Amino acid sequence: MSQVVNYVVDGTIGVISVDNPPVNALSQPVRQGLLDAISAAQTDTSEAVVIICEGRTFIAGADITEFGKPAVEPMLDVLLNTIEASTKPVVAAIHGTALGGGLETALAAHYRCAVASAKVGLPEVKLGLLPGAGGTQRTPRLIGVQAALDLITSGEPISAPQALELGLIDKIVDGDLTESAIAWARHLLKEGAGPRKSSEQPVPAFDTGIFDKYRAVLAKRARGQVAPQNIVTCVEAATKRSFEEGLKVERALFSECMQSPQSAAMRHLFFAERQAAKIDDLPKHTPLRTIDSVGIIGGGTMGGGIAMCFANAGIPVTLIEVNDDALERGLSIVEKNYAASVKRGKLTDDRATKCRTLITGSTDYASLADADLVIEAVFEDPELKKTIFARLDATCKPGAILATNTSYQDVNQIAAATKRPEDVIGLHFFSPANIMKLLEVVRAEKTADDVLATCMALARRIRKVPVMSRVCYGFIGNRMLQPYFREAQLCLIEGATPEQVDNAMEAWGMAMGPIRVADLAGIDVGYKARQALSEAERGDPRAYRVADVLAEMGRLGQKSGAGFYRYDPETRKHSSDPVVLEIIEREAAAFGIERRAIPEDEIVDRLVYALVNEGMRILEEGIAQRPGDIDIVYVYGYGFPASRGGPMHYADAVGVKRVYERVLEFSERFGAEAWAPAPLLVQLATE
Ligand code: T1G
Repeated sequence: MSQVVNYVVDGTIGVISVDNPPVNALSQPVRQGLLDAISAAQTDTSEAVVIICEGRTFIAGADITEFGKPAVEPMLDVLLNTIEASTKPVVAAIHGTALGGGLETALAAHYRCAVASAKVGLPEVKLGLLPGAGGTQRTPRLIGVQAALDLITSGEPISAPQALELGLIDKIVDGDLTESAIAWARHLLKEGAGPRKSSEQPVPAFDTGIFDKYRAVLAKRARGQVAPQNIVTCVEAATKRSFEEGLKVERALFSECMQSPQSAAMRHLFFAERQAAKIDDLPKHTPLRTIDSVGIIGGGTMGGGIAMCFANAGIPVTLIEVNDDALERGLSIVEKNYAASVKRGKLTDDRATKCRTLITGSTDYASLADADLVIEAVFEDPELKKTIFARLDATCKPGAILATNTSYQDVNQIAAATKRPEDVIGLHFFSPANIMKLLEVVRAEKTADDVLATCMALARRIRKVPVMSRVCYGFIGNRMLQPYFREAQLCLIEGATPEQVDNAMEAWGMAMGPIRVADLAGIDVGYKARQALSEAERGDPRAYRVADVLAEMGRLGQKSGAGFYRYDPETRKHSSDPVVLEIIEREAAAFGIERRAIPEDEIVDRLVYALVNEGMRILEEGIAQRPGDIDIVYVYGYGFPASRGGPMHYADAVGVKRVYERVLEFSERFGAEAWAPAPLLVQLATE
């Protein structure tokens, strides 16, 4: 047999085992090996076949690294139809994660068993794809239309017990999986069980209106995305056509997805996320420090959310506040957040209680003396942060990591407030910290390699996606956000309304338009930050004048019930407010600006290319290691559409030359100070 697939006949049972680390992806050699093995089984002495995998998981899908390259036989659907057509019963034995083509392989088998800890799922939609090897046709036949639509359009894996309840698997086995699977196969033979084709199962009864319902829901939830809509069409075909005809629909729509720029963008992000976890200049086996206890300074919204991240990962946390009242408030925020997670079904009551008890409060720094990591999460006052770090320096044990959650301050200066700058690092969480996946890990000049490596690994332990940034004002995300917001404000004063700017960006794919984001974050946050800057550092006054007027009027955004929009106190729904338009027109007149209608594509290009141009500077300066890191920051931290792959991938998709020409045009129209093309953009476009 091949290097990656082994086949032995154990008495009456043929055992096919796949061994293609790290995740047994269905590469060409694996497909060939499986085909050879299942073909051999048809004519040898075996009476039944077990398919199992070595290593940490069952097949985790097609080999994504083969996508976009010429397809090589055998094709997956041909292989799976061969497995299903086996004259001898085939049992799939699942451990780890049976995902995508891996689950489709198991569905082509006649029987499925799994260890209780296994997970199964069809995550293709997260790659802008759909299950392309029979998954959209076999799944509804096994678990019904609604469950199939939920599983495939969410892309979320389910546990083995849930899969058993749905009928996606037949049995949960204990003990050694290989032995249990072989024993079960023998039992099936003894029971006279033969091949049982999922493709021949009738689709259980369903509500005929379900497809239109899902199309409408997905049009909102996955605005502009092709794959989710195609999935609904495939599952609908499973209810209206023969299995073979349904497979044809699936194949055609799969290929449409595979060719789409959306899938190219989402596949880019799959690898960019894994790449982002790697630090190029860090020795491979840099030792990690032990993190078994954490302290957090500041029990505000961020502090409370950060505490939950560690408690949810089973790490005890001590929350420090200045006095008992503040501590009480901090702990009650945590309490409320857990109650909300239980209410939303994200956590069971039991689990929430277990996590909650891992968070204790104190007003005494001495309680942090033995903490392995301390994270400062107080408001953005540089002097206060330095005072806190000096105190931590005097309190914490040698080897403790001292981190700041600042969103833009100079971590080198904060580190300089201690005698151990090598133990200082930035850990920039995003609000709400217990929900947002992104973690900017800020490497200061003196941050030790093991401190950096420890924090990159720790991020995955608390289920965050880490991206390393060097020190600059605002690091990667917030630094790029400045020119993005600048253009949003300039579009307002030059002629657009808040709705026009937000609708243009949301129609393009942003989760939320920039004006609504400003209201959500709080107009006072930007206002206070500007007060700390000199006139020159504040930049073009036309880009913040309106925001300053609103802040001085006490219109701080959602938190005060009004900002650029008005907010319904009950529903928090936003609505336009003519008062704001009057302010914009008045300030425009004061600047002598003749307002004009701004086309949607100009709004989009100005905001997105402002991100790209600043991203280029960040790469030139080495603040970010690679373009993919910037893409991960924007997709996981700033609501940039995954189906566009992040700002840097988008620039490549549009064509860097086109971006350059548009930036040059903006530089002529709106001034070189704001729009001077980054040298890297010039180089890439001209070369
Ligand atoms: N193909 C190729 N490489 C893969 C891979 C795959 N399917 N899955 C993982 N890798 C690599 C990954 O890049 C990394 O490499 C290493 O394995 C470890 O991964 C026809 C079309 C399985 C849950 O979408 O979700 O089937 O960085 O760091 O955190 O219908 O990997 O070390 O060089 O993520 O333990 C559908 C994708 C494909 C599942 C493990 N399947 N994988 O997570 O490890 S489309 C998926 C995952 C498909 C069919 C369709 C996760 C994991 P490197 P890792 P992990």
